Amino acid sequence: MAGEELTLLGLWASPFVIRVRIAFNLKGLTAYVYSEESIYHKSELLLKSNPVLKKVPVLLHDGKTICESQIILQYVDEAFPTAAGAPVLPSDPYDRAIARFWASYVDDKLFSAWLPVFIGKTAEERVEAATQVLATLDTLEQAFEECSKGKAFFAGDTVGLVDVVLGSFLGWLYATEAICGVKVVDATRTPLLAAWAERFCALDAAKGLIPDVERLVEYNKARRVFLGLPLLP
Ligand SMILES: N[C@@H](CCC(=O)N[C@@H](CS)C(=O)NCC(=O)O)C(=O)O
Repeated sequence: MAGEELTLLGLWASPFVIRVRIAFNLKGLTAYVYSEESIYHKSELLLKSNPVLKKVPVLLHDGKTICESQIILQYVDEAFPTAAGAPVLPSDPYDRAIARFWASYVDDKLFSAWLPVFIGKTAEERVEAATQVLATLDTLEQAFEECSKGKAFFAGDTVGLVDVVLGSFLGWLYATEAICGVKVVDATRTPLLAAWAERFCALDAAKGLIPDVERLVEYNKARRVFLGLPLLP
């Protein structure tokens, strides 16, 4: 890390950005520049660095550009193998494959199912999306049981890829109840995940990075106005 330049282009509300910042904290990579982007007026640096997707997060490392949050997480493990903190990915190839599978599941299934909670055109659409989210969380409850083997995190005693990828999304999952009335992190339905979520939010590495529900609800309203979507009760 000494002498190396690390800049992260981000957005405070983005789970994809939050996961990278939590991973940096876990790895002890704290000497980086964080540059907050505006989703409404993207910087020249963002447009130039990620011309294909024009999305955050973007990591700039000594003039090299790395896009896509899960790729960034894996890159920092490989680029900083001697960082003070533990690697995000396990060393065993099979364990790594399993962790990648569930991390992909979070983005492909859970996030896709949840997106209409944010941008749904009707209240019914939002509630239906939250119901789909519950189904993906049922699956993740089983995954947690199998992966954690009775320990605190998906990765066991320490925090790993799946913890970081799912944990970065917790602010929005908690906010779902305030947005559309459906509680998705529910200790009666998915007790293991609900307890894991509390443990994850209490981690030093996550402190100050998982936004408050009120702030996310306001952000969602502002985005909906910007996108021309109705503000629903
Ligand atoms: N698959 C991407 C998703 C990144 C993403 O969707 N970022 C959003 C913020 S949450 C963004 O930059 N959106 C800008 C836009 O859509 O114009 C990743 O994992 O990094």
